[in-house]
Amino acid sequence: MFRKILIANRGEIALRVICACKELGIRTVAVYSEADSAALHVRFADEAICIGPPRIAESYLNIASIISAAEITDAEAIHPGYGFLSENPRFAEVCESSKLTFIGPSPDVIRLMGDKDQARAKMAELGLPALPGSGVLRSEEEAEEEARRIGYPVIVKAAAGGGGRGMRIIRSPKEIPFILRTAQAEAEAAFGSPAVYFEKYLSSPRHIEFQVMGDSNGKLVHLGERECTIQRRHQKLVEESPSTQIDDETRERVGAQVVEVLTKIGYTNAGTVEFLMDEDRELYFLEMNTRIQVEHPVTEMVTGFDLVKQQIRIAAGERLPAEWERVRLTGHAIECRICAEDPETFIPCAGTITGLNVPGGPGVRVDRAIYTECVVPPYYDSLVAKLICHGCDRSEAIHRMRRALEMFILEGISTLIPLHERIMHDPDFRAGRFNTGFLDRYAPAGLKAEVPAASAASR
Ligand code: MV4
Repeated sequence: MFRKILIANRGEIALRVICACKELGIRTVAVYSEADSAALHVRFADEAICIGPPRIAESYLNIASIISAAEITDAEAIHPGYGFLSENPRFAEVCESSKLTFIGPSPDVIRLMGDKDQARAKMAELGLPALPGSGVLRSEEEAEEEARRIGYPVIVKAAAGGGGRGMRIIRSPKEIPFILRTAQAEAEAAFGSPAVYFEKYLSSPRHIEFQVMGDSNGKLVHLGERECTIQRRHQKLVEESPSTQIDDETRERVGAQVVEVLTKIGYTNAGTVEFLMDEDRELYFLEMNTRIQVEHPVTEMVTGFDLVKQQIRIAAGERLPAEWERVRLTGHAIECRICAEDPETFIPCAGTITGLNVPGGPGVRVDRAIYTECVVPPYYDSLVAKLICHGCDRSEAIHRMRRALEMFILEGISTLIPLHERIMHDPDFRAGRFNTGFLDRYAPAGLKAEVPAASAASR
């Protein structure tokens, strides 16, 4: 096992990794920007190194500073958390060439899955169902031909994108010239590559993802699914496991397909395979995330497994324990992402937390790095806490979430707590009746369009 790990992240996920290390008896190194010198991940790590100014390009994305910090402190491995450098194949390569273990899959797999069009083609070739789609489009003529073959409406996606950024819908051939060029220009500006491709557009899908974990010995398991349909502007707000839409037969069938395909690829460590579900409840591969995800606690609560400790054990060469092959989902877990944002406009809100009460009691977990009188800086993602509630069934989880939200006091900044309370009381949410349009009724369309992009830095 490793003696010392560097955590290349901040906020609640940096603390989450520190928890795992402490329980495994591993020493920890925090890195932090000048805006984070009073942060809890700095306080609870055994050592901490300042890696630069507040701006992420100069600190949490600064590969040279982070590698230097690992070398100076004699760390043996780096946990990237989510966001930042977690899905950067170059970073994973630099770690390996600096004799540091990157806690995650191989650089080649990260690179493959980072190209959304290539990932889609590969997963379809290996047998996962995917929506009809094109390869990267090289001309207007080809685009017209492909859209006709797929059938309108189609959606344009950036090959280097993911997470929904830069997507556009095309409903008729006459829209192709303008939208194609706009999408290519946007993709170039946002991701440094103009490559875009088409997929058949589903108008009101659900987002369902399978959690996997693979070891270096060729063993890979799935840990069931999470329903992540409640999103706004491609940011998940509520996640739960299991999904009300997945029965045992579907879970076993799709889970087995996922395991088969990823075993063929030689996938190691934690990963998530995302699907869209259409109105006929068919699942179609969307993309794969090669990192631990924000919403991993809901899977931890229904499986009883510690995913972050297992990531570290696998990176150290250990095999998956036999219990992981006999996973059983117990009860139901829901996560609400508590973001420091205005609940009406979703405008991020920095400031000092003047009052704080963190709920507890049976079945309640709060992952956070905030504390009373701490400053929430404006430079980073607005997620300040994750409230996760487990119950014996979905109804108990919802009722537990309602009372935990009520007992969550967070003063000094505005948060999404009031929005989550409304969602937990919504009859459609309670009945499991929702799709990607669910949150549209909670924010007037005009308002949503005016909102400046949040600092999506750490996801
Ligand atoms: C789609 C889609 C409809 N059809 N792809 C992809 C990434 C995710 N964040 C948004 N994505 C979508 N891809 C096809 N072919 C609709 C969405 C989508 C969505 C998906 C899941 C949850 C919320 C969403 C909100 C808007 C759009």
